[in-house]
Amino acid sequence: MKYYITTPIFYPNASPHIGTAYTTVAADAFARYHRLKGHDVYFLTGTDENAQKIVRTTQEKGMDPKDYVDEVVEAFKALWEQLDITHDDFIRTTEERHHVVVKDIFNKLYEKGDIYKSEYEGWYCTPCETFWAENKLEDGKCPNQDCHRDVELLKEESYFFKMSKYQDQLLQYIKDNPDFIQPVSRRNEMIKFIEGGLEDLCVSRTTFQWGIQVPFDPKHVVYVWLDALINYISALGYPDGELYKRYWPADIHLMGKDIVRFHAVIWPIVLMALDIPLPKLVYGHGWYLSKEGGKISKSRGNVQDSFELIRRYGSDAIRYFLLREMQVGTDGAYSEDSLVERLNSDLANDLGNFVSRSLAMIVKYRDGIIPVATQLTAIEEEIQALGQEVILKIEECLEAHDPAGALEHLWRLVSRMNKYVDETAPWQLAKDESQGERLNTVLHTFGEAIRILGILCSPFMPKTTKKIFAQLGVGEEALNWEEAKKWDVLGEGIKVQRGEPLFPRVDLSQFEVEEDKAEEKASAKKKSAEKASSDSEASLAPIKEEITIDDFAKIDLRVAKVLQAEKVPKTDKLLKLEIEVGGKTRTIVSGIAQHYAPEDLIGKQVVIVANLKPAKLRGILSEGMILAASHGETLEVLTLDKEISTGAQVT
Ligand code: ME8
Repeated sequence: MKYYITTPIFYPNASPHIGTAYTTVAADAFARYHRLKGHDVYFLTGTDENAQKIVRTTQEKGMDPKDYVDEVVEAFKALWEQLDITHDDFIRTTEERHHVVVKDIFNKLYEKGDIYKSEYEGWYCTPCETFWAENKLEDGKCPNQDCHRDVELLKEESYFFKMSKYQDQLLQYIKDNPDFIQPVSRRNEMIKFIEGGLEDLCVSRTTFQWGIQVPFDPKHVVYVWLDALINYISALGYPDGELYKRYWPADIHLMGKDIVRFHAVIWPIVLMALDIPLPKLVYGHGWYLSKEGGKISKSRGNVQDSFELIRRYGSDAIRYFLLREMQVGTDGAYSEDSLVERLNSDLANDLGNFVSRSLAMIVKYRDGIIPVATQLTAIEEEIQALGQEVILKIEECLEAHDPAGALEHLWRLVSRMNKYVDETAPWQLAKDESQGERLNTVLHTFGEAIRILGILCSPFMPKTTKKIFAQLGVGEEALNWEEAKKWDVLGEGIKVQRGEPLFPRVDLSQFEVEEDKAEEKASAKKKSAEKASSDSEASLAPIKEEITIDDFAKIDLRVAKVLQAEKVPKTDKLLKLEIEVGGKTRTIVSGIAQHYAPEDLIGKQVVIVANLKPAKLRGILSEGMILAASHGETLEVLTLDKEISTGAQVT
């Protein structure tokens, strides 16, 4: 059975980010799973380089577009390597092999009469690389859910593709093939969209030259979306390449929901016009959203450096988080805090802990040799049945393109095994000589469970599987999906090796300390330069712009009493204060440690901003801010002359 899977080809106008990585990691998990099932897998990814936005970006940077994309493409390739992506090919649309096929297809469509010359007059959104009719705009802006940016009016000679001609044929196809577009919500959207009427599509541009020239009219370059979609067959050597014959039609085009329309409408119509079979499935997953709610995207500027995230947490933790956190059919929420939380709970506490505890016991009680099981009881039978059930569920979920569901099932087995350790209490069995056979059975069950978990983790966390196998003392041949369905695979005499913990626990603040140090260094440098240039007294900050009384009324200032104060570990500046406001206590983290010893503050009445949005500082939730006056090196916390009830308003 062959399995051809693709990701979108990404725009190399900026480095890849965690959102882009999601699709590629998910596609990789599916590809790995199918390889484990013995399928003939072909996995394609790449970059979409002939876009107007690339022209814009490079004009702004004063760079040659090709030099620019060459550089960014390297970042994509490096990220995929660090994330252990096992693509078979990486296509770039600036490659000759792609140009040849696009020109051939443009010619074919023209000769067939499906492409004709006319004039385009309408709007264009460069960030989305999409043409919009006037009546589709929202407040004169791009109507795309996540865009809403300015559009530009175009009036240029263009070639058009006769989409309207194929409207009924496509609609019928979608209705006859209920699994063609998934999930079902996306399918319904597409049906509605097509029923609304398809217009012919503008498929060439003349206002810039970057791209693939129309073969018979070199003043035109091919519209980037027509060019890009063709990658799925140009990479296979359409029309007569061996790979094309072997792998087309694609089994799945995987992508975010933003671009389903191009894949479920334009692409099938191009294929229909060429008499090429359609891909079996167009699957549109949700988006990773930032804490603030917007889609993680380059243009929103809310992306974190993916390489830094991998350096901090390791590629498997990133893969796990991405695959686990996006529930099928919905959007996922990304934040570094939740990544760390998942890492510490699911990976360090659950999986890592089970593997290290159970291996430690095999070492301690049987010198590292996995014993043979002779006394299976109802508990082992129940666990074996659960193992079987979990594997079938994982298969079901992966076949339904639901990696989060698959991992949720996998973790049922992980949790059961942690419970099994506690239930069987091998440390008790070890004290009683008559329980030797029972202890053997328990330790054997540990070994088998570790082996099975190693196999089941491999589509999702390939490095972890390697580490698990190395610690278990088995080789790569143990990586056999079907063997995960069996419970008596480990032969006699296998010696385990305790290794490093699979996932050391992480404290996010350790990275904040690193960041602070770098910042402190930079600011110390700046300060000493400033000092050198002026040894006079520090100048006062200028008065800020005027506000109205209503603006001021938004700030809720209250009197509070400091009950407790202590330094925040690993910082020079921060104090953690327990304060009391109107009978309630709360915690405030304040950057005053260089000016006050904790004990000097206890009992003092201070003024706080009581309605400041809580924020985490060094992992501590700070619920407000203490007012202080500062000038140069000095800082004085605002206190009260006479006592007043705490909670009193300051106006
Ligand atoms: O659209 N969450 O390229 P692109 C989840 N070149 N997935 C995300 C995401 C997020 N926050 N942000 C991006 C293009 N993606 C075209 C494709 S294909 C013939 C041409 C993923 O660089 C998701 O797969 O804008 C989305 O569809 C894709 O990146 C868009 O990548």
